[in-house]
Amino acid sequence: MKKLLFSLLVAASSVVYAGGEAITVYKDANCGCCEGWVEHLRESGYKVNAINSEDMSAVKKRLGVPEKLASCHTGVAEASGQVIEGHVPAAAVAKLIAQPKVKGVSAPGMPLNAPGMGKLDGTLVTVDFSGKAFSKD
Ligand SMILES: [Cu+2]
Repeated sequence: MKKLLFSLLVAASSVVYAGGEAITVYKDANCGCCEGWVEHLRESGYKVNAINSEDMSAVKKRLGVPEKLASCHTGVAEASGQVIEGHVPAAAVAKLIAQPKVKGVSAPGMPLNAPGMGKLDGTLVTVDFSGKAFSKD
């Protein structure tokens, strides 16, 4: 019961972040952590369309993800065209969407304290595509 209550609380608090925006996610078919991140976005209220791609580096190139900021999967906020690279927390996605001038944000590599990888611990820094710190969750 305690556990159920806790999950309800977590669900309720994460819903606050999202306005139900549609996000297309490109990922490799065999990527488990990518799937975990898709789940995290869905739980946070986003409408995710997940597309398997055989050539993620071509997708990243097309969407303008800087090579040194690359991670596994790549998301696109459909309404704005903003790019979300890697295991970016839902709160940071909401922050990005609220700032249309920011082209994209990344959690480079595969950080262990990121949604889809592990538990957020308050120290996960995402960066915008110029490499400047964007959020901390
Ligand atoms: Cu990953």
